Amino acid sequence: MCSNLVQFSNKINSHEFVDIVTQTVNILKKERRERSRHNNKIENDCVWIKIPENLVIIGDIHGDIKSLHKILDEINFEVFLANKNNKLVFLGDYIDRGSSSVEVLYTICKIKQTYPDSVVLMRGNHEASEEFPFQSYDLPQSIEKYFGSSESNKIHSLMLELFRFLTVMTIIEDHLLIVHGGLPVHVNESIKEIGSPSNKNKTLLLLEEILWNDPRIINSSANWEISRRPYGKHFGSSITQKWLDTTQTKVLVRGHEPCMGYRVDHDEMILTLFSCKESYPKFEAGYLYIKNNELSSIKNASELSKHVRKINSSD
Ligand SMILES: [Mn+2]
Repeated sequence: MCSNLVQFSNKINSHEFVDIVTQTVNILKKERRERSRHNNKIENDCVWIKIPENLVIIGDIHGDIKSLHKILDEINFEVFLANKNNKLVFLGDYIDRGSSSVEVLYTICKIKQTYPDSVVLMRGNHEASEEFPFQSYDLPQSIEKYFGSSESNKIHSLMLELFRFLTVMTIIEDHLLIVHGGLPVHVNESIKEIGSPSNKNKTLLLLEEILWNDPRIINSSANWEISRRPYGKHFGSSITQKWLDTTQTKVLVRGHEPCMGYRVDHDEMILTLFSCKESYPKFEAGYLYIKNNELSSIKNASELSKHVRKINSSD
């Protein structure tokens, strides 16, 4: 079991939960206002990070607290996160499907609040149910079940506020482009504008694509097609290539699709990570752990995939 920081065996008190989430919202607001956090640069919904000493990227968790604990234990998170030059990036989709959405939210807020310089919390499509409603959003029921009906509306509203302050694109300078779902099919967007309050409609379109898109092999000249999902698109490899060129990065890292811990797509330009097991028994869970000297020589997603560590959450 994880250390003292995150107590899982005890029931989380609603006051404590509200307190931790509120403090996290305040930290995220401050980062956006000051446009920086330690060595990270923040513009609207995007974060730029200089190559960290050690980098961990965790994919979809979907309420699977066991898998999250396992990863935090394996990386020895208290030591790892106490070094501000180490970065832990979450790809979003913390909630729904699994049995412990409340515990997962508590845990990610607690570590962000304790180690604000080392943790980046990104937004997944499950954290944008207001903007893009969909069926498998079961967080309201989980909150009600955990805290009771009298407090559930207030707590759910607070969660929606938290979700609005999560960022949607992370760039590890010169190396990695990181999103939850995929890349918008039109590449000539200024990425600093993503999430800018000045053009709400455009922002919403970009948000939909980043949170919902999936990479596919596409033969049409436009290089994209409508998604099989309720929102978003399938994008082809020429779109990935253009985005990597534009952002001067080498590999796109994203989550959003169950796989055997990881998957490589688009001529080794994309690494998909998936980090939970509970609701996906046929798939595997993994996360990325890479040191700076290893990351500096990475040329493609296959090389990067050698640094994926699979977890066995059944023990
Ligand atoms: Mn997703």
